[in-house]
Amino acid sequence: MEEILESIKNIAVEIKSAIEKEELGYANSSNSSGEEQLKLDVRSDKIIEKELSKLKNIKAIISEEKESQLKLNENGEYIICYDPLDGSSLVDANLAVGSIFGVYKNTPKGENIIASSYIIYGPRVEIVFTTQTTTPVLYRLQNNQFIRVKELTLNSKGKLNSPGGTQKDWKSHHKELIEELFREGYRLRYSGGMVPDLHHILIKGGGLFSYPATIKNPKGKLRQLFEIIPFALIFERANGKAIDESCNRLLNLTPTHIHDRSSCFFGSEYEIEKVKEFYENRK
Ligand code: P6P
Repeated sequence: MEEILESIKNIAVEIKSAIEKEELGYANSSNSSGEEQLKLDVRSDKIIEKELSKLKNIKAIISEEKESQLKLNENGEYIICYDPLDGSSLVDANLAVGSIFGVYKNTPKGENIIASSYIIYGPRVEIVFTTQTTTPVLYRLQNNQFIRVKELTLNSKGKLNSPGGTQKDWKSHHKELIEELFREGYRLRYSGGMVPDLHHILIKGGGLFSYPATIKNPKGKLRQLFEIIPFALIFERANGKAIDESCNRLLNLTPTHIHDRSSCFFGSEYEIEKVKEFYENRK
């Protein structure tokens, strides 16, 4: 795992540089989900592919920006699924964005994730890395070196409410859940970037991030392999919880296609119990 973390540190420095130096704009291409690609999406994907290709224990890599997996080493142990630059459209507004990695042993699915990590490109560049047996660790880039800052654990209850999705498309019970949290005094914290919004909750010690199934996105918007399952491991290892709209653990997800999506709720104990209160026996 150490060499994967070192590779992610190299990736962070290179993508930071690309964000600072490269022009923005569209790449005249679309990804496998039919979304128009920004030049930075394509550039970030190439940087990650180059760096991960140096690792001999990686069997294959699967990118949100590519239709199918890229085989690397026949005898490799791990498959890495990644979102090269999540929320890239926020760069032109100078908001924080991130890269997300899930390390899977054998077939990529919830129960096979053995490590996950994200890079956040904000006022500072930071990395959070966890395995399935450790507590997530925060690293910070200082003077071109990553220093280990601290372990991240969630309290049993937080103060932040980070509700994703277009509100007019929310189901009635989801709207009631979100409004209940605001009635209890939670503060709205939502940037539209999954990485900074979830990082915010982890750093502040608790809260709820939700991206429900909506009329426009009946299976939710966020992708299982590149976004949801990696963050589910991080939240559970930080003493939090991560469930879908059926109140099943997100780490039990088994995608049938590499680009499958899911509804998702990440948070502290108290907030996830609240989700269950409003979602159990409701469709
Ligand atoms: P909405 C960014 O496009 C993204 O994929 C995630 O980073 C983010 O959490 C979500 O979409 C935001 O979606 O519909 O709330 O703008």
